[in-house]
Amino acid sequence: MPLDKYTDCNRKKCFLSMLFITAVFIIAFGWYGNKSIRSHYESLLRCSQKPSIATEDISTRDPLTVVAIGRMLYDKPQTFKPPRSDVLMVTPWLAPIIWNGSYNIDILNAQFHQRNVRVGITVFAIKKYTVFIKTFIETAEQFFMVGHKVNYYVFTDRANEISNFTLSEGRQLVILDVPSYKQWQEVSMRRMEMIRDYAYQRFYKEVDYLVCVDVDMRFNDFVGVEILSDVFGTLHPGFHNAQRGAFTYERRQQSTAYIPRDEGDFYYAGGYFGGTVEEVYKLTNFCHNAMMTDKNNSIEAVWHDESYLNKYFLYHKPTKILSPEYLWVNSMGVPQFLKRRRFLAVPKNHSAIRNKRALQKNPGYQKVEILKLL
Ligand code: 5GW
Ligand code: MN
Repeated sequence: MPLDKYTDCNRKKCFLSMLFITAVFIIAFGWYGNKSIRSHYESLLRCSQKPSIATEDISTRDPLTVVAIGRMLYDKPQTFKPPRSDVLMVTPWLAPIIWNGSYNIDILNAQFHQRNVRVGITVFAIKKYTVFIKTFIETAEQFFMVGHKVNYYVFTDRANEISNFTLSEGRQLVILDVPSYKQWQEVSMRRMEMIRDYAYQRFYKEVDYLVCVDVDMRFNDFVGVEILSDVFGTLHPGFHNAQRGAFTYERRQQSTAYIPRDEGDFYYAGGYFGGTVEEVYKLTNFCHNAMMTDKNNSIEAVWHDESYLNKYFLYHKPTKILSPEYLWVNSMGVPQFLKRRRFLAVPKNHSAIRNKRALQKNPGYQKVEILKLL
């Protein structure tokens, strides 16, 4: 092959191989370039989904979103194994009825401690009823809302008869001076007005929940945050299984407490209700106003404040209901369903503790009172 030809040929070969190499480079760079851009975006995406913890400034985080998660060890709830099958545990409006065995107090305590809940308990000790205060407070120290913040609000006309108590940490006694009414019915009924007024002026600043109870009682077992809810009532021990028609609701249509015989869920006890301060304000305000309307019409409901409370709960359903474990009278024995007796009536000598003149005026009174205790 002549050299020039060879050179010619070489030039052609050289040109073709240069073209090939360039093409290879172009393809290779194009592919690599495309890949590197894509992976750059991918890494950006990964960053936006999962920011690195090291670069996050914790001090600017909203404290409400910081949740300390501890371990909570307890038996798992069983979908087909209700803890109690012998009692009603929920109302048709989905309010729980509180029975022993139906809740885990450790879970509830953790929830209420997280919220740093403060509880006020109101009792009235008017005239001779101051004798009940000592047992009431001493047993409450042992059993009521143990480990939580508690204010005892004692409404009395005899502050000098209330002795000093040593209370556990986070608990205090507040004595509220109130007038005493002559008529015993009024002593009981005016509780609604006084709770309402103090809820409005004072309680809302000091506590989250109010528990309003009779004073002629003693705690006999634990009563804790399981009872707390927006607004709660308690089954009257004497009527926990009674028929509608047997409930001692007010049956006279002239009274604002009137309930027709074909209405009603439960018969609630006048001596144990509560809820948030706002809900207790609404409840006591309703009951007091209804009583005043009746008073102007010269009528008083058959079971006084209890009748108005039952009227309120019929049309403003409680969000929780306490079983008779929370209000019991030993004279009724200890039935099988009653696993705890947490709050018991202290037997009282009616004629000695109450206004004797009221008894003399109304000879049928004592009989009625025995019925009332049932
Ligand atoms: C006095 C006479 C007859 C009825 C009640 C009273 C009375 C009630 C009283 O003289 N002083 C008083 O402080 N009370 C308050 O009302 C107590 O806190 C008492 O627990 C509550 C309801 O009255 P009780 O407990 O006699 O009603 P029952 O239905 O529990 O017997
Ligand atoms: Mn009582």
